[in-house]
Amino acid sequence: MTSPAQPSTAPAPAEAVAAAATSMRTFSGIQPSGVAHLGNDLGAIRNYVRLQDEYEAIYCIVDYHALTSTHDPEVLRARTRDMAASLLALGLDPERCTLFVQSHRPEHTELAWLLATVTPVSWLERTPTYKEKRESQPDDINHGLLTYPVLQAADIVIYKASLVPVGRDQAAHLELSREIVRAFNNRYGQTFPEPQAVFTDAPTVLGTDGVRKMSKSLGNTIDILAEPELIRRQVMSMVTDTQRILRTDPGRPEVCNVCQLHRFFGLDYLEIQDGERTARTGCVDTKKLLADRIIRHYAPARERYLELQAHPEQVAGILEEGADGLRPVAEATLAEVREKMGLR
Ligand code: AQP
Repeated sequence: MTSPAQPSTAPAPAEAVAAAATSMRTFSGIQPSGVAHLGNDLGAIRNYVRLQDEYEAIYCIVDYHALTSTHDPEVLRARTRDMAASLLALGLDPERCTLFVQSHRPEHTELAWLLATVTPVSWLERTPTYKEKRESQPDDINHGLLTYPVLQAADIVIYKASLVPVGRDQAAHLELSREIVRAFNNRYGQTFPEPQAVFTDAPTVLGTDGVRKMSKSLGNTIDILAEPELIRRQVMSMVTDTQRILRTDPGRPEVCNVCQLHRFFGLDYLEIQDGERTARTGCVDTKKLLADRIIRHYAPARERYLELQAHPEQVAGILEEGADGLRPVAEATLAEVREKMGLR
């Protein structure tokens, strides 16, 4: 895991204070694709929660990005609410971080346009996600899909954030953000810090198929805030070690997704792995135990989630306050950028 940079203890001159403050900012965006799944939590949200105690933390539900694939206004609105409630239920605390919706701060899109002018098209065309989307939604290759990483870079640098907690699937996008920042700084002078990805110890969580990344669009998720019966069904459907055919066959916990996930839900995971390796335990027992533990672990968050769903006005208030509070920072960055680019 990447360790976040430690704040310096050396005294700083007054003009460096603003820069130092921004270097301690963390930012991440999450798509409003519904309720968070186990991959989102183990791969990213746990770090959002941890970092809100260490840095000034800003988290954003990226509805502008979602428009590249979601075209139903009611679905988008509902998913944005659901994701906000998920994040709050999983531990984001509006007292310790800022949570807001991307489209509530329209400065992001203006900065994206300005950054687009330093971004070669060839960089965007080689982005893995763009290539994947061309396969997965061939009838809807909209311009937003291509320029998605430029808006993502704008989301981060408008707050001059230097740490970005994400899952491994976002590593290429983060690298592109860094390249865009370098291109801008080279042309117009040092303006933005190069953002760094921060990974958890589960940077890629595999889905219930045991092969591909857990992902909503692949339908292989474990929906941690869903009712217990659904979580149990999803866990029991997980593919384990495909070479273990008979109950008496020794298992290979190092390739079994169920065994690997046990690492995050109990201190006895080595014992569990040993049970599989020696065929003392069967895959069904190990899955039942994992389902029980996931359900128990997320029960308080599920309760909070249901409470928040019953009070959408509370969630809306938190999001509104978040966006309002960020206005001065977003406007200041834009003013600086416009000035440097000759727009003033
Ligand atoms: N399987 C995963 N393992 C580790 N990290 C993951 N993340 C997502 N899936 C995994 C991380 O969660 C954050 C939010 O991801 P996103 O904005 O891509 O949200 P999502 O739409 O919920 O992710 P999906 O399910 O993968 O969506 P689709 O299928 O629509 O593409 C990011 O930091 C991401 O790395």
